[in-house]
Amino acid sequence: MTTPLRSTLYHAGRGAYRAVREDVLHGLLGSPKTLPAKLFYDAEGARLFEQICALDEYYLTRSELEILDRYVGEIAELAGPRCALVEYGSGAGIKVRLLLDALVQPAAYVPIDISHEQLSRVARELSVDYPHVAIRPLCTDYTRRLRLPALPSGARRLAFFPGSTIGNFHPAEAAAFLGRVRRAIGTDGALVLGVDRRKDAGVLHAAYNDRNGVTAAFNLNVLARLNRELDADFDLSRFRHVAFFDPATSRIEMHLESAMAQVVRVAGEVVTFERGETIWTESSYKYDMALLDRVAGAAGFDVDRLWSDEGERFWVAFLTPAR
Ligand code: AVJ
Repeated sequence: MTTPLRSTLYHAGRGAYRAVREDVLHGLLGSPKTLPAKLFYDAEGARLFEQICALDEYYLTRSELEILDRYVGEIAELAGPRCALVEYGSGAGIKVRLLLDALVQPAAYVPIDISHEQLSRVARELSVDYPHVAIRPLCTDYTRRLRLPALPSGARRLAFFPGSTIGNFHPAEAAAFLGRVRRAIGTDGALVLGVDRRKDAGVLHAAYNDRNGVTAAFNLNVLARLNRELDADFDLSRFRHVAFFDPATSRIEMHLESAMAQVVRVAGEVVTFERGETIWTESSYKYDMALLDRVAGAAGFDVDRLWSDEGERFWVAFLTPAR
């Protein structure tokens, strides 16, 4: 029932190297310096992110799992039988099991992820555990335009975008991305979306500045990755993890701050840093109702249902194309 991971191998090859090089040089030679958050997820970064999800301070994963666990029956009822489930950013493949267990006769599952190692493992494991579901993995950067694999005809397309990954997009980009999701699932499709709620700045700060330094290691790993893959010579001890909540934009910003004036070589180019200058590595927008309505509406979605956890930290939303 599974397809070979041919597309996966292609995307992990030369094309990917060139795409990474282009993204990195564009970001590091611009001002302010930036790196795209998707670069975090090489094999080591994916491993560190799984550790983050288990941290005391990082409530997001637990809150979302609490909601899914409690309301997955309602989600399955809204979704209806024989869905083709499409997950944007399947990661370790944990959350989707709750959905696959609750949905009535799910027809297909398309995990999409940028981490080749994780994707092939997840596809293998799920095809064993769900032999009646057609598993069709897609290794790609889903922020780009993508073509879904052939799906059982007549199956309702149910998109799944958990983890508050939507928070990595600026609201205008989030709306554009969700608009593409809406077109991919068609007029009778639906989207199950996980979003982190705006809350007390201290709680947010702790979630991105854990006392064990796992988030710092996750952030710094992006430089180690450039050393490994792009022949860069970053000295990680000369950069510092910085993360803070900015109430004006309602986002956490993550940066890597240069501890001194320094010069770094990256893929044959020279990148100079002033002391205190940062590389902006991630934004993580925190949603209130107004922002969710605005982004969903701009993408052509209605928010049909909204579930929260006991601590009211996180939302899972059921969205359908606006009529
Ligand atoms: C992948 C967007 C959910 O913003 O919380 C965790 C990634 N970065 N710690 C987030 C992340 C730092 C994460 N998301």
